[in-house]
Parts: sequence; C-alpha cells; structure tokens
Amino acid sequence: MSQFNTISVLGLGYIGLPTATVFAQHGLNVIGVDVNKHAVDTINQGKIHIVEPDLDIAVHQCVENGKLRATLKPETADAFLIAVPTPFKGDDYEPDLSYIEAASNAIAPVLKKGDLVILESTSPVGATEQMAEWLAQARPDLTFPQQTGEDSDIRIAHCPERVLPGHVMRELIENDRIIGGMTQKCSAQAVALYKNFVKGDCIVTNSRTAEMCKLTENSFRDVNIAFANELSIICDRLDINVWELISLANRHPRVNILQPGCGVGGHCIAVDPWFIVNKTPDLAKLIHTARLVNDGKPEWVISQVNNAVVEILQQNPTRSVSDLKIACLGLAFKPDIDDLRESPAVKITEKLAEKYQGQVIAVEPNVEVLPIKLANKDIQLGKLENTLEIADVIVLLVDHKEFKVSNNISENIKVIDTKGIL
Ligand code: SAJ
Repeated sequence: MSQFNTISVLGLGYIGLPTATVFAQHGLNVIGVDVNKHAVDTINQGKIHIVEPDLDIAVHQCVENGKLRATLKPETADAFLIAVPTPFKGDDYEPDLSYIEAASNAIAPVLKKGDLVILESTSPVGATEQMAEWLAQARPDLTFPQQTGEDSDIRIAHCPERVLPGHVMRELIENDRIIGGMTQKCSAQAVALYKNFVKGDCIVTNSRTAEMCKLTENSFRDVNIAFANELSIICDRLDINVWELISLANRHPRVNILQPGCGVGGHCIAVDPWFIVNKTPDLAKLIHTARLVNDGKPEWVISQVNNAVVEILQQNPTRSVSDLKIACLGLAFKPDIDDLRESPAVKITEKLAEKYQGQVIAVEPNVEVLPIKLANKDIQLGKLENTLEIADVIVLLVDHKEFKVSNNISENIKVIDTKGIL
C-alpha cells in the first residue's frame, strides 16, 4: 500500500499529463493543475490537448474511473510534482524560472506537514534550492530541508524527466530515474513515490547533481551531433561521403558518432546546454561551441541551396531564377512526427521562401495543412511524387520514412540531402 493517497501534478503538458496519467493508472488519486483553462476542460472531458501515442486512451480511462481530474487551482495532496516550462528570458539564454516560482506560490497555501514537493522541470543548477526558498518564504509556519535538514516538515527533491517524445508512455515506466533529494529522507520519499510505477532503477543523488545530470545528458547529445554536423561540412569540402565515413568510423568498438542533419531542433537538446553555458560561461567552452555549430547548420544548408541555384543558371543560361522550383522535404523537428515547433527544417524553408518568393514547395507527410505563418510566406504544401516531378532543387531536411523509398529523382535535379537518404 502506497504512503501516497493523493498526488498533484502542476503543469499538464508533454511531461506533466503523461506522468499524472501513469500515476492514476497505478491507483493513486491524481489532481492535475494547469493555468490553461482549455487544457483543464479538455482533460476533464477525457480528451487530450497534446499529441503523444497511447496517451489519449489512458487519459480517457483514468478520467472515466475517477482517478484523474484537472483543476485550475491547487488542492491538498500528499505529494506535488512540478512539471512547468523553463524557457529563456531575454536574448542571452538566461533561464526563466518564473513558471516554477508561480507554481511554488500556488501550492504553498495548501502544503501540510509531511508533504513531498518534486521539481521535474529541466532546470539550471540551484533551481531546486531556489524553489525550496520560495516555498519557505510563503510558509514560515512550516520547516524546509534547507532550514532543518532531515527533520523538515516538507521534503523536496529534483527528479528530472528523461522521456523521448513519441515513446513517453513506455519510457516513463521503463527508464531509470535520477532522484536528487535535498536530504536523504527527501530522496527516500521520492523513490517511494516513483516506485508506484517505475520499473527502471531509481538512483539517489543530491538535487544539484540531479539538475546537472539532466543537462549533461542533453548536452552530451548536442555535442555529439555538433561533431557529426561539423564533419558533414568538412566532408563536403573534401568530397567525402560523410554517411559512409561515420558508418566506417562507428565500426571501431569505442566510437559512436551520431548523425548530421539540417540542425538541432525540439524543446530540449537545443535549449538545455544553454543552462550550463549561462551559469558558467567562462568554463563551458565546448558545450557553447556545440550549440553554435548546430545553430549554424541551417545557414550552411541555405548556402548550399543558393550554390545549387547559381549552378543551374550557369548550366542553363536561358532560364531565370524566378522560374526555378525548390522542394523542401520535411518540416518536423525530427523524423516521423508532426511536431513543427522549434524545427530547423521550418527555419530553412521560411528563409528560402523569403528569398525565392512563390517558388518553395514543402512536402510534409505528417501534416494536412501548413501552419498559417508558413502559408503566409507563400509556401505551398505538396505531395511527394508531384513535387519531385516539378522541382529543380530538392532539399531533404528530415528523414521521414516516406522519403526513404523514393529514389526516382531525375539527374537534372540538384539534390541537397542533409540526412543522406536519397
Ligand atoms: N538529431 C540529429 N542527429 C542525431 C539525433 C538527433 O541531428 O543523430 C536531431 C533531431 O533531428 C532533432 C534533435 O536532434 O532535431 C533532437 O532530437 P532527439 O531525438 O535527439 O531528442 P528529443 O529532443 O526528442 O529528446 C531529448 C532526449 N534526450 C536524449 O536523448 C539525451 C530525451 O530522452 C529527453 O527526455 C528529452 O530530450 C528532454 O525532454 O529533455
């Protein structure tokens, strides 16, 4: 029998809603809290406002059997999980902790002795201690770990999420979990909570190490991808096939290079390394450079398209730039998903559309209509086969499965293949 009867999850987005649902599936009473009324209403109707495989049916069941409900205002619970966004503020990549502060202030009035508060949001080092401070200021009648250590009334831990979008419902259960309590008792209580559903190991550390661990995982991936992206540019200059090169180098038992692409997108890998760079700018040189290399890749792809256009015009003096068609294959931030947010492929397509007005056709098999901001730039959404027939330049941006089967591309077409699949 779990020591937790009711838990509350603050922030019902890509991490909070699946987490709340899995707890509810495992028999806990879950109160989800969000400031977005549309999200709250949608969930209470047993539906979801985000895209994640297998989540809709699970939410439906948990709402139906009364284990999960959503509200705008926190209520009493035995544990609170905070899964709100931590974006940047301003232009120098400074993390914005205002959502964590707002969530802390929202739960403070309902906290009671013995409660556990867990920060799940990806956060800069020190954020959990900062959260504990905000809670302590709001509730001087209770004691917190930074004041009374193991004897504190409230237990606090950082337990970062590490699930891959598209596989969240499985990875939540199977992945190992890092549990960073502010004291040993805080960690022990957090382990007891997650053990309600986590089949992986729950490994205990302190809150600062847990914060840095999450940032390290995504920075490791960013640095490795930057290495691959840099190699792809070097290989282009040296006339070497980078895909062959990487597959050969990866035959070494201790080499495992990731794949180059048109840039790094999504809401995590392109963001989290900046939390390290921002905190220790004089020390985080490699991590910083990796960010710049990956963020610079879209411009390099655009320059490749411009070079291709110049070549076509040189080879065909009767043609003019304005009648060339440019096909951009893929808009999502990674293969086989429909998420266009923070996508380098979208950035490249938009910039090309600004330069080659009315000449850009996007092919994105995972969306039915283009977002308004792309349609406004006079970008057309085309079908793969038709687009390949009329394109003069093809820029493959995302390795969607639909693109892997098509290799009937005429020799006259210039191809810039950022994923090496055509
Ligand atoms: N990418 C490449 N080359 C590769 C792999 C990825 O260019 O070899 C690009 C993708 O195209 C995409 C970006 O990197 O634009 C990020 O994609 P991803 O699949 O690497 O990662 P995310 O952002 O979907 O999820 C990551 C995961 N972190 C790690 O694998 C270390 C996930 O486990 C985290 O939970 C998630 O970030 C998060 O929420 O932090």
